[in-house]
Amino acid sequence: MTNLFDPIQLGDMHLPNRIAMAPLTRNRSPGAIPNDLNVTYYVQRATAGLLVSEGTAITQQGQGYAQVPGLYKPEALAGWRKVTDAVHEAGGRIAVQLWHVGRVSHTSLQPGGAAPVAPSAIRAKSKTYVIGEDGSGAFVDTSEPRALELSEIPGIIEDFRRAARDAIDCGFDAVEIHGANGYLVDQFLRSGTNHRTDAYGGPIENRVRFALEVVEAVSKEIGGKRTGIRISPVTPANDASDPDPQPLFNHLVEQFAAFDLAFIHVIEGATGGDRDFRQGDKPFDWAGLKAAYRGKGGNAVWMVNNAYDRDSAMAAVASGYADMVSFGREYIANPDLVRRLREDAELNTPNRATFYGGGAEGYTDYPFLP
Ligand code: 8OZ
Repeated sequence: MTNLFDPIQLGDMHLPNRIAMAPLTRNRSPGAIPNDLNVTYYVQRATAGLLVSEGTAITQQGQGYAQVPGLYKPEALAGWRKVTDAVHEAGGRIAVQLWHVGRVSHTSLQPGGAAPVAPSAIRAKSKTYVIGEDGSGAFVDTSEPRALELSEIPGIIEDFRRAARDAIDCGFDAVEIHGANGYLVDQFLRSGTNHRTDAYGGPIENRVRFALEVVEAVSKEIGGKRTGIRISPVTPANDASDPDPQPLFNHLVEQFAAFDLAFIHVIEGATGGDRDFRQGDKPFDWAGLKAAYRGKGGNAVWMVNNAYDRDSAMAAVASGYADMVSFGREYIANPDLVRRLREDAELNTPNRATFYGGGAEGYTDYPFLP
């Protein structure tokens, strides 16, 4: 039986265990530039089999929250270089999450104060995080988006390609395309956010087009073995909705099989919440999703996420249901999570008040086991 603490091959990387740190937005990179505090945070967690960085904006247009890092300024690439060097020095491996938020943004974060862009001009009933005039952070309603022109779509695909190249050039081992949680890629997938009548909207085959073009551009640029993608088939995050997610996501992962990807990262249920959350009237068949992918010859590492604990993560890997498990909240509070899980030690409790924004408190000051 496979053990959660057994090594695994992911693309060209040899991981010492099957535990990943999930991407976690922490809003501690003013100016979208990773800094020394961010270096410390990732280095502290470098014993994970794989670190996946927080969502990292590929362009300013792709930015939806204050003080999240980007990949679109030379200073940010230099900042990320410090992170990747330090993580490697500490014996770890790190993927960057490539993020375009689409409609989940605010005019104050967009170039020239413009409207955020989306597949269709439908406002998200959700919040984003901005910094007020007094310097304090606050969650505010997202702004009304505008629908992307058909002629603009190749430019956004190109932004993903360029960001993936820059990521590898500044030392990341891999990239994870953010295809989840109601952001741009997901907005194209779901019928609740995509009302287009061109080649990118309507039937499932059209709604997956944008995601597949991103995967194709990124994997051609840096290699499928350094490319992963995160999806969240039933999440309601950021007002994402689709009445029939199973055929949509089965079709999507079947198409992924053509790209020789390194990993597919699946959020099961509502992000950060109920694992049994459903959209439509049927429970989602998670094993069926994986089977659809494997059935087309897809052999990427299958990484699962959402509310796993030690027992359920060990069981998921032992049964072959999943190849790896990622942990989010537990990684906020436990830099030495691998050791704690291995030794079945007690876990530190994450403090919600310091999840988003601020400094070292609640970020780099959670204790290690003695
Ligand atoms: C929490 C707060 C802000 C952004 C996601 C990038 O849900 C996020 C996110 C999470 O994927």
